[in-house]
Amino acid sequence: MSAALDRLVDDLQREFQRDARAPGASALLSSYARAHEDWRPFGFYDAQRYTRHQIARNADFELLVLCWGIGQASPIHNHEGQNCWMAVLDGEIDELQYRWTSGSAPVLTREMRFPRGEVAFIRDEIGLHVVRSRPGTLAASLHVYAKPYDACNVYCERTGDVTRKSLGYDSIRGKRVAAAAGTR
Ligand code: CSS
Ligand code: FE2
Repeated sequence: MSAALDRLVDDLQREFQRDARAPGASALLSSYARAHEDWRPFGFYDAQRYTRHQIARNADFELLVLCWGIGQASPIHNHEGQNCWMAVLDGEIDELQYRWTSGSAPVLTREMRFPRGEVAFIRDEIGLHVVRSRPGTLAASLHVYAKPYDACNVYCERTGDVTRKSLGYDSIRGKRVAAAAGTR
């Protein structure tokens, strides 16, 4: 049963139809993250890397649960010109923002820590970022990407060199995805 999570998907869909910029998305995500636990059956951890669980995807947006194990972090990455909201479901999430210009290493500009129920927002004009659980702890987060995308840029911390990274899933609507099916 995931009544609250299903309601969140419907509410987000209505919000994106009302206004493509979805100014109400942050409040919807925060209310859900503060009060509900029915995302838990969708999220599981992996010893090797953070995991990605698709909850819903349509033409307007994608909703994902991400599970961050101890010491697990994203690389420095962009968001493909799209909006990214991230609400903390469990534990605490650290976000490190970077500025990058072609040919040089990314420069750390901001470090933030978000507790459960808080919502971070980023898009490429704001910067690049690294997301991770607070060191020594587990965390889970709820992400909205609008519009959805399947690959992003990854930036070498030392040189700033750019590579492409495919964004696979560990599960889709609670169904485990075979490891071979994803490129992560
Ligand atoms: N963009 C990363 C998570 S940090 S927003 C991902 O979707 O895997
Ligand atoms: Fe991100």
